[in-house]
Amino acid sequence: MAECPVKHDTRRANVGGGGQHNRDWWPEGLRLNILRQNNAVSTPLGKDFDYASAFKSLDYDAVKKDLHALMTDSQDWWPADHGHYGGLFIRMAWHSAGTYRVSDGRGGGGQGQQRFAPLNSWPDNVSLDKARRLLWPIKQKYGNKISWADLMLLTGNVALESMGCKTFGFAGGRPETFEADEAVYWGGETTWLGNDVRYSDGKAGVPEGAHGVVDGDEHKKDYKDIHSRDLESPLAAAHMGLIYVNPEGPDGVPDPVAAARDIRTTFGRMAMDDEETVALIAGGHSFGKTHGAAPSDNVGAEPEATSMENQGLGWQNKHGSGKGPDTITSGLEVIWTKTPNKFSNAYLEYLFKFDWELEKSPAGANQWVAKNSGNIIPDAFDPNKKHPARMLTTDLSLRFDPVYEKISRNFLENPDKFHDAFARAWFKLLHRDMGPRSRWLGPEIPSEVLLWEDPIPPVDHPLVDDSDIASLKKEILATGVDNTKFITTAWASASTYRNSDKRGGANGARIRLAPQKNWEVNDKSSLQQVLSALERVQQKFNGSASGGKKVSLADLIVLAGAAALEKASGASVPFTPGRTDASQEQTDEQSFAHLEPHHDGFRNYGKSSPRVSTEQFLVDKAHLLNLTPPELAVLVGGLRSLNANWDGSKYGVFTNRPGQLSNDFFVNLLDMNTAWKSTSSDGEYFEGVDRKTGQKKWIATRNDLVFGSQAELRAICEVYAEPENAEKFVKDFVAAWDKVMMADRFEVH
Ligand code: HEB
Repeated sequence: MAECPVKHDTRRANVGGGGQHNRDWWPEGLRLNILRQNNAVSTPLGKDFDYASAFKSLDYDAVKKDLHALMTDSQDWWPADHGHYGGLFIRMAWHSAGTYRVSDGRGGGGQGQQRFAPLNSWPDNVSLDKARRLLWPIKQKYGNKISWADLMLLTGNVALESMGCKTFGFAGGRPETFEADEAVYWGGETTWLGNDVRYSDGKAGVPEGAHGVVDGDEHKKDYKDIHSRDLESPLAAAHMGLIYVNPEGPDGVPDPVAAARDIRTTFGRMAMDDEETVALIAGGHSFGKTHGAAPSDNVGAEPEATSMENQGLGWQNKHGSGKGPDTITSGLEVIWTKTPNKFSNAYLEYLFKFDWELEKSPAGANQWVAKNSGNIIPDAFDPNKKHPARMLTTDLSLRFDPVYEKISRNFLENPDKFHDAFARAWFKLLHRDMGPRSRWLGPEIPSEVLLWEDPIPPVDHPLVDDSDIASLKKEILATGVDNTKFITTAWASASTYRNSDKRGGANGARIRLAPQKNWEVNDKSSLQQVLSALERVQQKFNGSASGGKKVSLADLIVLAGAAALEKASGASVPFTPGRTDASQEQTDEQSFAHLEPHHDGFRNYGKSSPRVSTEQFLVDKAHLLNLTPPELAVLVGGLRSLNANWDGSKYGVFTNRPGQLSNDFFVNLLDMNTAWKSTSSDGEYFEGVDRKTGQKKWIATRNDLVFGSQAELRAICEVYAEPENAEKFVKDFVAAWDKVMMADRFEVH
């Protein structure tokens, strides 16, 4: 292979964005780049392109037909094992969706991110570059009508169907992205397959808060002990660059019981319970084979680092033909069943029937071979060759972990139950991050509604009209509840939305249900006061309105916010009715617990953890709310003027007329007559004093002062502090407010 003559050192490049940058000079600096992702300039499709309508014009059956044909259309440049690409495509779809983690809703197959770094180059995704290139002719044929995200997952589904597995359905609706997602924390390690940061020895500190808390007692962590160590939250993988766990066992130790512990943690963080986990692994490994023909030092650089002439195909393999029987992917060499192209119970059958002996793959990896199966497994390419049954350490976990064992045996004895559990878990895996049904597209959407969808009842009554809205606003304001409480309640309700997996939001009025009604940030007593006032307004309206019209509490919560904001600003605030109220039975408390904000800088709630600064949590929250930097600034500044801190405190309330929407936050923050000093040893709290008199004027947190200290945020604040932009400030605040209130209303936008 020709060596590249130029030694590329990005720091030395003096054009094209080379050289030393802010990120290098000040690695600790607050980065707003994640709030600028996926905006109109990144997409060649143009800002008016509407994926949902493009998808609706797709000839869905024709795509499926082409995909079916592709399964057995083996290409010389990457021949299909056993004449069928099904296993490879299932793995592609599983690795696409399997990066999802429920604690922050990030990862998952919704953005087709497997095409971009780092995922395209993760060591766990070896050979999936080939799978995507096999799909390219179909992607090219159907073009804008089906995104890569939808196509990759649909291909996995079709692969299952073409191998005799009945699926639970499929929904499209994942718009195309053209940019690597920089917002996901994949871990702090600097080496592939490292796990020295995520399994901390306790000294490094553990991130907490917005990312949830670490399981177990963090002080008792034992970094070296694979039987008791705890995985850092929000991560759902045991190593940097793996989707879940090490197939050889924790850190390569072939211990199926210890591996079960890692599986339970990582699949649990993907929102899968034990039964779903067993179904997924046993179902998935009913198909295909693993690839470890020779040691992995035969394999070249990953797609991001490979030479230009390889055109993004990484892991060039110099062993033999480098493909087919010579393929090196994981370095393991296992074929699980004798019918790798056909769904069956054979995986579970062999798992229990045979005794397993540890062996090394040709690449030197730990794997297990059946002692007593005989040669029953067909070779992937040579019709005259047969192999004994084999398994991975993590497969044996399904037999040697006592809880998994029970489930596996039950599935073994009840094949139909297994088939159904696999189909359901697979459907959940692929659709978990899609949000409400109103986003789902296509002819294969299942009619059965599932609890993990966070279902919300359909509207079954006429909605309020403009004159109802006007009178309801009057009624709301006449309840005597403090105006600010309507604003904080509307914010508390709508701001649970996370754009990562499209969960949360005001629709459903789940703020009145457990667990949300008990969250500390929602200040129970003031929440109850608002809710009972609004319930009275609701009862009165619904009892007397003509023509069967009704208003939901979800709508009233948002309407009350609008009414209060109008009163506080004199501006008119948009309101779009049509929300309905979910019941407690429709609300999986455990699953909703992941939406609890441990930090919400918009309400001045929460502070730094040992590894994450308060202001980083604020930017993270803004990212989950899908806000731009100007929207972040205008909302925080405006909310402070409205006196909307979660606990009613005065931090950041830089105004003499709290409760009125004004740009005073910006004016006073940037006022050179104020000097700031830190008032707490943890660097979280500050006091602003008059430079001349020394008189105390304001108090602030890091959430507040970052708008004056971070240069880009300060530049935005200057705009809002200028008198000529006073009207613009109000307009921008109302627009950003409405954006948050409407974030989950997919049925209307
Ligand atoms: Fe799997 C394959 C591991 C789960 C589906 N896997 C595989 C491999 C490995 C694994 C290592 C091999 C690769 C190569 O090629 O070499 N997995 C694993 C683990 C886990 C899993 C560790 C956890 C425990 N899977 C899974 C799931 C699924 C799957 C869940 C689905 C559902 N896989 C799969 C398939 C395959 C695999 C289908 C085959 C591929 C081919 O054929 O190519």
